[in-house]
Amino acid sequence: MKNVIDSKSRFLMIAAIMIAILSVSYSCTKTTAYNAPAAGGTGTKGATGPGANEVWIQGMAFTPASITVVAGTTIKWTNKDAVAHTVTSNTNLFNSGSIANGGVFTFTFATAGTYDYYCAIHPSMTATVTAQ
Ligand SMILES: [Cu+2]
Repeated sequence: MKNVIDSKSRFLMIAAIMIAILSVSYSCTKTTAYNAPAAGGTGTKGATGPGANEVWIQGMAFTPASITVVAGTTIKWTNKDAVAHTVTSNTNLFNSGSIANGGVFTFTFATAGTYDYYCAIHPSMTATVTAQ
């Protein structure tokens, strides 16, 4: 009789441990998923969008598609997409080459002007930097 009770207790203990492990791994997964977007969100708007002087490449588009900065400003592009993109100047002033997911490209717009650029992999992706 004692053995039966012991094995029932052991079963309950193992079940409790399994539930505890599952809870911990679930909360870890949830924490990682929650923190992941914040990692790229170094700008003033945090994880919700690109910060000042920052462009996100997300959902097959440059966001913002049009950005205006003071001449001399360095703009930072971050690829938030799973697929690779490029930041390629229409006039070959700058060309990032292939940027993988999570990759970053920066370019300093020393001279005032309007700079159109596109993604060489997906040429329908176009955007503009205006330096003034
Ligand atoms: Cu692209």
